[in-house]
Amino acid sequence: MRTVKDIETRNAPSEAVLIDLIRRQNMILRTKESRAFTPACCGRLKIMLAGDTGIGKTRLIESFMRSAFSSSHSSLKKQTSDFPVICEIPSSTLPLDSTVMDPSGKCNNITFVDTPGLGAFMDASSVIQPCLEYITNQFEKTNAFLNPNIEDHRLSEFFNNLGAGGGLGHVDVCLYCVLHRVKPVDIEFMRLLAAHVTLVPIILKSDTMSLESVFSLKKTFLHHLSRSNIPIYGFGLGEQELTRLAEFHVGGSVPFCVSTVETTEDRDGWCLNEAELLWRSLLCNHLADLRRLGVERFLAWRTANKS
Ligand SMILES: Nc1nc2c(ncn2[C@@H]2O[C@H](COP(=O)(O)OP(=O)(O)O)[C@@H](O)[C@H]2O)c(=O)[nH]1
Ligand SMILES: [Mg+2]
Repeated sequence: MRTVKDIETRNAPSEAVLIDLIRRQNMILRTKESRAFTPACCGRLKIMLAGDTGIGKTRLIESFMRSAFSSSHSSLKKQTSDFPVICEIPSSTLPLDSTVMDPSGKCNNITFVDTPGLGAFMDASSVIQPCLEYITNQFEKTNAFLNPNIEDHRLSEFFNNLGAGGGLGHVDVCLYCVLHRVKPVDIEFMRLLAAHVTLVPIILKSDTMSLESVFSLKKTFLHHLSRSNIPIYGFGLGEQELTRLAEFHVGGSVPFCVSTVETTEDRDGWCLNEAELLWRSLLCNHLADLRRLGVERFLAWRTANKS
């Protein structure tokens, strides 16, 4: 993986664009860091994980619970039903003496929504439909409290003024996970999800891939998304910038690649693992943007569903 220093010392003029890009990436990071929330005050956040089966979605949730971001350090309860279902997994970034309670009386502010993978059923729509319904059901619940005549701009002002606390129960972000390749069914699933939720593409099990193939997949993933006009959240960078970074083998941008295994060495002695950056970006640096986008998604749904 390259750094600005490596590139500057070689002084290749064609790489001036790249240097600019890395500087912009660093500038966004520094600006966001300076206004960042701490994980303990990120408020309530709901994070959905979607993608295929057996690719490491549930393990990623478990690894979050073992990470320094989580204060709960609880172990994940095994699913009791034999039938694959969407399940909510509570977690916490709150201090252990926090007085913030969730409806069950526990101090949990993070909810992971673990979904059955696409391969759990013969027919992908048996997975896709319930995920979409899970998201829109919460929109319906919020909408039931609202006066139908309130104009969107007043609602937008109202929700945005609620601040960083979250708590509407909407899915704030969906981590769309792939392993080794992006399939046509992934594209269709992402296209449907992106209409209602902020989408962040993720590559799992990066320890099973060479650096070359990780960056190649990052590029291919972005290409598929762009060709299919699927909007993603780039944490301050646009699709072209993200593609350039992947082409130049610069890590630290979407699609983030993560590994949950303890050893971080691949065949070349290096494994790109951007898990910490993923959690920090979501919980601390870009939270305000995510909340604002969530309000926009809800208002768009409300307009489209006005009777
Ligand atoms: N090598 C490797 N294996 C992983 C990783 N994450 C999960 N696994 C393994 O992949 C399998 C499926 O993981 P799971 O989280 O149940 O997948 P899910 O069906 O997508 O929820 C399990 O055997 C995990 O131990 C990873 O980052 N690297
Ligand atoms: Mg699972």
